Amino acid sequence: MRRAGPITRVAAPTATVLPLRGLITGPPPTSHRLTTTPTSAPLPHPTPLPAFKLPATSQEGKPLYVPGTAEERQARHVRMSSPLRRGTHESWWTPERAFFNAVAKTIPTYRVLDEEGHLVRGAQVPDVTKEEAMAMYKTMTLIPIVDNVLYQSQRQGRISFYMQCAGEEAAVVGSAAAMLPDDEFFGQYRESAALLHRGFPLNSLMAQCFGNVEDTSTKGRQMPVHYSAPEFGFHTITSPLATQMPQAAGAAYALKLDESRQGDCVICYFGDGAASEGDFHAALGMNSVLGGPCIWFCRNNGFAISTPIIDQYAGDGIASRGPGYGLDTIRVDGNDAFAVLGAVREARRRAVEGKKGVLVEAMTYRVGHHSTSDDSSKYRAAEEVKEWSIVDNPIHRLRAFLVEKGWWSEPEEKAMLAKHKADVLTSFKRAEKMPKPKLGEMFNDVWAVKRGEEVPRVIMEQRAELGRLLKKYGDAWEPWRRERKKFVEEGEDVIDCDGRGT
Ligand SMILES: Cc1ncc(C[n+]2csc(CCOP(=O)(O)OP(=O)(O)O)c2C)c(N)n1
Ligand SMILES: [Mg+2]
Repeated sequence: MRRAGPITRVAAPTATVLPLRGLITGPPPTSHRLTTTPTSAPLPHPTPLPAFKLPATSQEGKPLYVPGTAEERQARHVRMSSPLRRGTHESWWTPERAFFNAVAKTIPTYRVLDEEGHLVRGAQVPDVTKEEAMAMYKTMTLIPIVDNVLYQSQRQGRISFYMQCAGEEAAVVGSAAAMLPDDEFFGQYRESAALLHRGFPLNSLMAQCFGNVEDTSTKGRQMPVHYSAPEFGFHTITSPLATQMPQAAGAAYALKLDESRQGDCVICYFGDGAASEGDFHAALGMNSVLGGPCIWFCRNNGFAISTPIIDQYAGDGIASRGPGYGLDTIRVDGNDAFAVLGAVREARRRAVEGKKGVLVEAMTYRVGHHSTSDDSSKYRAAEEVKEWSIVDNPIHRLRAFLVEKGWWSEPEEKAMLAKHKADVLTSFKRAEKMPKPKLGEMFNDVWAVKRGEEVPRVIMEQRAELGRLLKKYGDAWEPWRRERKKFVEEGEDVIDCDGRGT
């Protein structure tokens, strides 16, 4: 029996990569109308077999099974073979039984700065002003402070749940920085830095995490990190994985159809794990056929909770799936803020001009635990995490560049971090002190009701039932007495109500 030897890694073959601007991507879907005139003549049923008569013979003496004159055959050839077969792009007949598993031999990973923050040979820093670069750096350094405060507060039982961005700051902020104010964002849940970068105030972020009276995102009815901010084009985060993807495909299609929104674009974030959901395929399928400007931004961070990518998929990352859906695709170093910025800007240009989807796979690493419900030391070595945060730290990489450029110094850094910390703590303390919205809010907005219409009976009954219970036990039972005090009006809005809602 052959004994398994150590795995030897061979050098990757030289990449056969089409130039970025020259990718063959097929036509953007502009019309779904038939180009031929349908005939109303019914088809014979069942379809008859071809007659078994002696074949005609060509001039070269070969038998001809396909009927018709030379002209008819030529016309048919043109109709049927352009492209070779309907449903494919460029193709050719080959006598070789050649299976393939990738469109290019290898998929390269675009990078501008190396781990040290030095410009990679041949690379160009995307067009950024000092202000733009500093704005990115500011958000990238703010988010770890927000995350630390809220993560620790969950540990102390002050909020119920939290998810950190740690390690993915460049991927999230670099992509957000490439988008424009009127664009539409669909997040998965780890992209609060994108929302902050768009100007979402810290007070609003804290309000959502505490579910207090200022929580305009979800009025205290959702778990922390489920932000919603229509004023920043940020659609509501939903817990079920990948549900944002068909929504994004729909939004992109809507943009395509809306004359007043030409030039706007959707960006949809999703994880390597979410890409295993049926919704991923439904969304990309829909977007590839119907069109609509959409950047599919995959944060490939190596894990889906405790499932490493090696157990998640067998293909070449997520990027290999783009061509399968006819999408221009790029893989980018997700820890390189400038590479992400450059890749997403170009993706946006392609998406808007072609009114179609573009896939960006950002290779990064989830440094934090999956969420406050997770302990990643159970399934990965602490050394591995440390190595990533030291050797390939997205914040250090950008900072090194800024310092080299003469745009940033240590005293400036110190002052900025102190300000971040003070802002975050002020906002945190303010949010914690605020009451929760009226208790009755939990029955509002759960059903779309037009003006003049009544909410369904079942909702009114539930509201009235809570009112009756509060009346009976609200003062008598200590846990309820304590809990009621946290809400605006202390539950009085529900007591004695007829269940109609506000
Ligand atoms: C439909 C569905 N299945 C399972 C879950 C539980 N779940 C929450 S996050 C997650 C992992 C997602 O991983 P990935 O998409 O890679 O995102 P990451 O957390 O790495 O950012 C799972 C399985 C869920 N929320 N929804
Ligand atoms: Mg992941």
